Amino acid sequence: MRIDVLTLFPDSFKPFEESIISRAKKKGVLEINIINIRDFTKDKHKKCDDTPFGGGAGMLMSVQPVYDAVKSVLTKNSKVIFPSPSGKIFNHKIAKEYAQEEHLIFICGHYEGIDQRLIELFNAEEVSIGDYVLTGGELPTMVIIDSLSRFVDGVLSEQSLQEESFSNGLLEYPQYTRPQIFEGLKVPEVLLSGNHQEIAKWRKHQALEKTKKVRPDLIKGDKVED
Ligand code: 6GU
Repeated sequence: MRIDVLTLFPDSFKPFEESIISRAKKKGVLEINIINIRDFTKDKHKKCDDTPFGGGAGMLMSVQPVYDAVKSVLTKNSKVIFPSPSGKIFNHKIAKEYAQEEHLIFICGHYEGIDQRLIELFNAEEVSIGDYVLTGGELPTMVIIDSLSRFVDGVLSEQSLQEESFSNGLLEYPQYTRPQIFEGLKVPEVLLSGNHQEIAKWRKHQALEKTKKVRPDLIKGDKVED
């Protein structure tokens, strides 16, 4: 899969040089290009923001550099994503869908956002990472790419995908490692029993109890997964 990220702040993607994403890049299953929108401006002062028609506070990103930046990478198989607090809420299911795409283009918004016609021209999907406002689209873009990359074939092992939170619509069961007693707290006996059937039963029960307690919405039919 190929991902192109269009941003006015390419340095904010430095974290991608580490961790899971860099491993995926090395394995050759994921190619991520960070592209500076400012490189596309035709303004002599390299200006990339402009005032909104109709007035109001703040600035919008200039249309021309964003348009030309998208055009420079767009193919007939590209899906364009515009992370924005006005979008639909991103989740596990959308991450899986994005991971099946051949080419994703992310437009990182800044200032008050982008001209509506850019969204229409590129059929951009607006997606939000939660009900709060961030100062730009870079962090949401990183969150979305990190999350979808885990579903790109070859990035993670099958088992770690199957066992994690949300893969069965529930939160994850509690986990323990050595020592068996730490600060007076014991590892649950069943996990030391070697009885895999009992362990699976216990984990399922714990996952269900935890989900009921902290995310009852996941059980009441507002499912995260189909
Ligand atoms: Cl995608 N962008 C911004 N700026 N703020 C957000 C968001 C996105 N999702 C939640 N808050």
